[in-house]
Amino acid sequence: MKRILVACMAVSLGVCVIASLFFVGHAQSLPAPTVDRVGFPAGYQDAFKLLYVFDNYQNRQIRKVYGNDVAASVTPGQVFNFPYGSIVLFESYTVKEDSNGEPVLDDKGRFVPNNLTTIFVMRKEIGFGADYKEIRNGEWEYASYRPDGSTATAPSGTGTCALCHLTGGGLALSAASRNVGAQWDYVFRPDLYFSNGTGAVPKGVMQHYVFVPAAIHAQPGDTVTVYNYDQLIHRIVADDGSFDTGVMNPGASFTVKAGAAGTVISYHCTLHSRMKGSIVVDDPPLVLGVTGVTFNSSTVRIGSSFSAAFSGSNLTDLTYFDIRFRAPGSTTDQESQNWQRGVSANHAIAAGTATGMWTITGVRPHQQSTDHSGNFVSTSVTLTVSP
Ligand code: HEC
Ligand SMILES: [Cu+2]
Repeated sequence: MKRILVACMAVSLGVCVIASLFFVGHAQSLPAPTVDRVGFPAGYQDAFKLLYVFDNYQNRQIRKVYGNDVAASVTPGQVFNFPYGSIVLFESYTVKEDSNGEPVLDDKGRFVPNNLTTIFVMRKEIGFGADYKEIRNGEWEYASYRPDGSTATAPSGTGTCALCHLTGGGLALSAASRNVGAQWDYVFRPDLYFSNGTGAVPKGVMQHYVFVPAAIHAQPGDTVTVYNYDQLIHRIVADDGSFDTGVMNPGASFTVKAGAAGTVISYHCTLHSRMKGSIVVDDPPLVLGVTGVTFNSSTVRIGSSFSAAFSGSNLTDLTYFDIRFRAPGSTTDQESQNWQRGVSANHAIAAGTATGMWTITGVRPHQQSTDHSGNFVSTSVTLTVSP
């Protein structure tokens, strides 16, 4: 195996990925223990320490990470080398999503839990992990359980856990990824624990002594979380003195509540004079509404034209209208995107148009030409096309 990795390193990283040893599809063939030496840690909610709560945007999950006393005793200098007897687990919750599949945020900017589905556990003991063979990462073994304590991932299926932790989050082993896991004692995000970062999805970060982005756009009432992703401390103070984060270690975050539309909250770092940033509270997006559709005539001949007018709220000459309609005699809806721009326009009836009664069954106004994500407002307006 070493030889494959070295050889591909010499060629290029792209080749390494292709030549990597294990892929998700081969999960069954990954080496793993056959006996559960991890064990469901009954009563962990009381006995273990809650280390941090992490909102995982990728998986639409909340992860509540707990450690037993041994694991929770690690100090920042020791993070990459947990003591024997350490048990780290996370509870995985599904989250509430909006109609676009985006996680719903509570008033602190955090994901909202739905159901506790699985408890993922890793445990470090002397000699643990040997059965993972070439994908072993230190002396950890893995298992996952359902909330009632029954097994979700049997030991023989935990090769994927070992492999992904070894590579630092990927399911293919390459010369580059192998080294990621090796430095971390295969447990991630100790920064959140040691620095009390909130675990919320960041709206901005501090990196290389810069706020990225320099101006964070927010909606009225949003909670904005900014992390220190630098390797050094910062201390952020509002220009108007309304907040002072104190010393922020790497991994720490600060949180600002966005006020009314039009507010700009400016801040700077007291340790690094060039670090300046702001939160700009934007107007809420206009809610477009259609309440009526009218045609200048209810019958129109092929070769002539008619005009259509939409009424409702916040509609302008720049608004696009998608329509949903039924052709004469049809019982199914069809859609025409950007059928009209502006509240009123003329439409010609081309030769070959089916004659009979056309029905507009819905209208969807939108401000961006390519955004067809809104819902149709139901209508029932007819236009008869005559020969
Ligand atoms: C696709 C990659 C991947 C797989 C597969 C995977 N993990 Fe993880 N695991 C991670 C990452 C990455 C983290 C760190 C949390 C984060 O940053 O998202 C993590 C964190 C953890 C943690 C919490 C430690 C911490 O400090 O956050 C435990 C416990 C854990 N995993 C157990 C397991 C178990 C048990 C399995 C198999 C049943 C497993 N993992 C499978 C990537 C993976
Ligand atoms: Cu600074």
